[in-house]
Amino acid sequence: MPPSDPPKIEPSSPIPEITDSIDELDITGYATLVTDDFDITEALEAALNEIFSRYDKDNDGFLNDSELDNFATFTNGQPFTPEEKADISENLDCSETTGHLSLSGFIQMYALQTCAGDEQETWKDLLKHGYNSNLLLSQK
Ligand SMILES: [Ca+2]
Repeated sequence: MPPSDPPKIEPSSPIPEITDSIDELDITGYATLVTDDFDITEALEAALNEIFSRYDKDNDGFLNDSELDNFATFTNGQPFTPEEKADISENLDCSETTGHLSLSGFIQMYALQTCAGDEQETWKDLLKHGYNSNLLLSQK
């Protein structure tokens, strides 16, 4: 038998995380989410309106704690941490009396993320909620 090659030492690779598997999402050809004025497009705003309404079960125009938890759990697999919730109430439009996230705060959250260049992250959430790459709800 010819001498075999020395065993290859695999470079230690980071443990892949399930949640990162979609990180390579290629959004080429997807609908535009940001306008030339660095605002979100009307189509994105309409989609966010619709998604918000799914979680605003009591229809008061705000996401209370359990409604926000439902949103975060569906979208991220877990509720927001207390720190994230504090960030939300400090930085986004919330009810002055209850502190609950308003529709405009919700849209603001995505506008900040999307316009900051994290369109992939926004697309992941949109796809998760049943939108296709044309930003239309695909019927299942
Ligand atoms: Ca509500």
